[in-house]
Amino acid sequence: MNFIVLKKGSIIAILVTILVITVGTIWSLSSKNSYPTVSLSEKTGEKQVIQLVTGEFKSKTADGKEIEAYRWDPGTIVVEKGKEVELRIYGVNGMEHPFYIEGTDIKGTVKKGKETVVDVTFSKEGTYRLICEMHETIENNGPMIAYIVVD
Ligand SMILES: [Cu+2]
Repeated sequence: MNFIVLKKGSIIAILVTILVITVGTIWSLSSKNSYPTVSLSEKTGEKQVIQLVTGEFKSKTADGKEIEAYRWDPGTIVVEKGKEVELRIYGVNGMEHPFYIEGTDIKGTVKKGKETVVDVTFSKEGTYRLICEMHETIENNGPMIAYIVVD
């Protein structure tokens, strides 16, 4: 008798387990499908505003040598092809950063405590580099290069 009772119990346990797995799978699949996608710009048709700052990493090596690197932050931005983009770059670290965007005629300078505003529209997909001429390489306290991904 005990044996039969146990068996009934385990059948119920198995059925409950299968039910839980099925419901869980359906729930996770349906919630994955309804996962919201976000856009950087709030309204279509308006220009996309992206804010950056100039930053600095500083450290000391084991032998006491001071090393530093200036950076654009964020280091990678994504913009839409054919859409008007406004880059607002605020100078925090470093006195000034003369820059250009590779593959465009855009040039400018970011100064400490000031915001430099650049309007740009990329008509071709690809990855463009925002390069600080003063801090382009490790030897010159860089690489101060940001990547603009146009998609
Ligand atoms: Cu720089």
